Amino acid sequence: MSVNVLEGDFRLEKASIGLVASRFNSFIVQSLVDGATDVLQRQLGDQAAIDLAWVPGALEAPLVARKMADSGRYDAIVVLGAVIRGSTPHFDIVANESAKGLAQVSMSAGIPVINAILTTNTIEQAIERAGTKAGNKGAEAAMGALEMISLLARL
Ligand code: INI
Repeated sequence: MSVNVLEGDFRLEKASIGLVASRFNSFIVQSLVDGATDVLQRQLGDQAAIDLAWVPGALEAPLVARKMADSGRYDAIVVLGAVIRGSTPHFDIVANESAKGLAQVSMSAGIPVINAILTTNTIEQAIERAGTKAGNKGAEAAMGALEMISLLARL
């Protein structure tokens, strides 16, 4: 039996990436944006074309991701945000609806839409994932986008 293994790598010649970032909790989200752009620039240099769209909050991200995807100008979209639990059920609505919306955009548009909207119980947990002890989820999401672009080109 032979197995034809299909996988992506990070050796793209160029890529056009749409970033969507939410202003809500922007103290955290700016670090995610910095992590993502740092990876894309160091990986692709001048061959990275990056557009960054700011939305008010995570709930608005799916629509903007959808418009970007429909434009046909992007190989992948990376969505950066932070939903931090408060004392009301609003957290669950924002976290669930934004994730659902982004998954729908990815499936209907047929391009990777990487969800890097942090959902945490505390601000500390968000900080840990935005460039401190648990890494930078924006940087990880950018790597994920490049890997998916590469994989999709081989399918
Ligand atoms: N938006 C976020 O991005 N993060 C949050 O933690 C958050 N909370 O907790 O309320 C949040 N709410 C705003 C929401 O995304 C919309 O912008 C707003 O409801 C207007 O539609």
